[in-house]
Amino acid sequence: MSFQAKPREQLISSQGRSYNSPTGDASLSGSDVPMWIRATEAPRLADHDDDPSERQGDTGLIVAPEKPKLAKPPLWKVVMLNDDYTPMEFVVEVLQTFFGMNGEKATQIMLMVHRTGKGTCGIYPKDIAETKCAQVNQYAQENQHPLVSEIEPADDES
Ligand code: TYC
Repeated sequence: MSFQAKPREQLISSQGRSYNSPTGDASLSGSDVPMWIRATEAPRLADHDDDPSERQGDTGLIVAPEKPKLAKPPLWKVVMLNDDYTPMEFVVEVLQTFFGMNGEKATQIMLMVHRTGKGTCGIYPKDIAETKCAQVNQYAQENQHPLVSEIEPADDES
């Protein structure tokens, strides 16, 4: 018995979106196979699926990967630099405003920057790190303080 799919049966892409097959054409195989994978709850293709004697040459089934593998975006630190003039209270305010810290955490980070010269405010995908860094620097300028932040690549495991 040859493999026949019912027209317009439910298919899902590897991204998990749900589609109707535009053509209902299930005769594709090998490199012709589009990005569709069969929904697990959809009925099997044919009655003989469980009969090994009839599976010969049945290459129509596309096996869905267990889970799509998505690479994690590289992460970047927003690092705040110490200076001699920015008031401590202003630095605490910045840390609370742009990095969502409570007063205690913000004070702890501010003191760390004050004592060691620099400190990490947060770790984000690059575009978010850039935005936060720019917000901090702009807000400091608007308030005539020399406070500066910069971004640097985060270690892999952080
Ligand atoms: N060193 C500053 C002072 O003594 C305080 C300060 C802390 C400034 C952290 C910048 O990133 C900074 N007023």
